[in-house]
Amino acid sequence: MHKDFEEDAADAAARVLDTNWTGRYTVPATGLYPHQWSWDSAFVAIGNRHRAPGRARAELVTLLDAQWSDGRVPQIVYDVGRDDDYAPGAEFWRSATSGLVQPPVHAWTAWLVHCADPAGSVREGFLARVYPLLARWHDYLHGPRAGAVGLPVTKHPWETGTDNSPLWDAALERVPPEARTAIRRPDLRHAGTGERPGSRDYRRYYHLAEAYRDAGCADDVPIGFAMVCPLFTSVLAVSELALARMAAALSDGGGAAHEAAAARVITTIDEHLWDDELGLYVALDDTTGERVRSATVNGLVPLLLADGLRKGRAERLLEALTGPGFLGGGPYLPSTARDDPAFDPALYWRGPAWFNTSWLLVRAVRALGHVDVAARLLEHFDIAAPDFPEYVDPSTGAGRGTRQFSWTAALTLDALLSDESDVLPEQ
Ligand code: 2M8
Repeated sequence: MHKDFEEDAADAAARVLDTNWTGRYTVPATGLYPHQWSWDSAFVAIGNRHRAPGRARAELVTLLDAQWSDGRVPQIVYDVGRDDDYAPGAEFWRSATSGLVQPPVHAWTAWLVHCADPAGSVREGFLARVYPLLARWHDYLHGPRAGAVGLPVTKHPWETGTDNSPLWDAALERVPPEARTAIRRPDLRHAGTGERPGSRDYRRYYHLAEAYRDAGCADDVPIGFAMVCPLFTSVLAVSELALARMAAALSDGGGAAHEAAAARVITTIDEHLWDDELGLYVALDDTTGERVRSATVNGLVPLLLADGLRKGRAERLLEALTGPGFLGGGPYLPSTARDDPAFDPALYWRGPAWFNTSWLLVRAVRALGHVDVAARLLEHFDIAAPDFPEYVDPSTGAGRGTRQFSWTAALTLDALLSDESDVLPEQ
């Protein structure tokens, strides 16, 4: 990228993050998403660590302040004054937070935030404050959330972060498309037709959310959806390794247990989620014990764990990543493979290219020394400014979803300002 253009893009990204900052956290987008979202806040902190490290720390601390007593970190922390602007809201959950969760990128993020400004972090006692909370978050996932093979299950498509990925289609087919709640769709005011899940999807999403809420968000009551996701579990493994780094930095003796937990997660992903024909990882349906044979970007994310994977698998993942289904078939990394029957270039997580998944794969391939593939993935960030769309058409790059989207801006900043070559940097 040209230097002036880079500076303009960085300034524009910073402006998005300033506009979307509420004083305690950053909303993903002022119109479509007017509350605090769990993994969005983590991605925002990854960008802000370069320019406002105190704010990056505050973002994570605010989220962790909303942690439940059982350890879960909620999907959404509601600004109850804006309950009309997004559904389902606090009234639905009868709580100021959603009972669901999102992918556990937080410990990894906390470590990145700490390493960007160790002096400020130590001054504020950041690691000492967040480490025990993050460890409890992981205990919740390894404990009440453990499915049959020992990996945590997601109990709702919203928990996966990749809400309408074809990975959840078969399981959702078993959920009646009927809800008791009157469904409002304020989201449709902020995204184009065909860019958000449909009414039938929403009736199923509500059916599941009602069932979970009415069970008191207890995890021992089956509600008809329990999926093991390769993205969710891979970032958990990276986050466990981050907890090990934190334990060492705090001279806490818990590091070995976190390393052992990471190793167990990686081995189990390898044993149960690999699809040899597709050459990538897939989801596992905990209810039926069946693997879901769909090629999605979720299945490439275990490349972050390349060192720990069985021999030959990282190479197969690289082949898939650069092959016709993904980068080989067009400029930007699609959320669902271009040759998957469910592929749709506009529809949310069924095809569009998302900036957070490009970022995850940049980290993975850089750590493996594949600078050429990293450069291909980074082209995505060249088209982010000035609109900072939520997602883009993976062939044309045309913006989709909402605009001035926080994680797009934050990860663009990170792409411009960081060339870290490890998944987890040394302090
Ligand atoms: C999207 O999900 C929310 C529900 O959580 C929605 O569609 O209303 C997803 O892209 C999710 O990954 C993201 O965290 C959230 C806020 O940006 O929006």
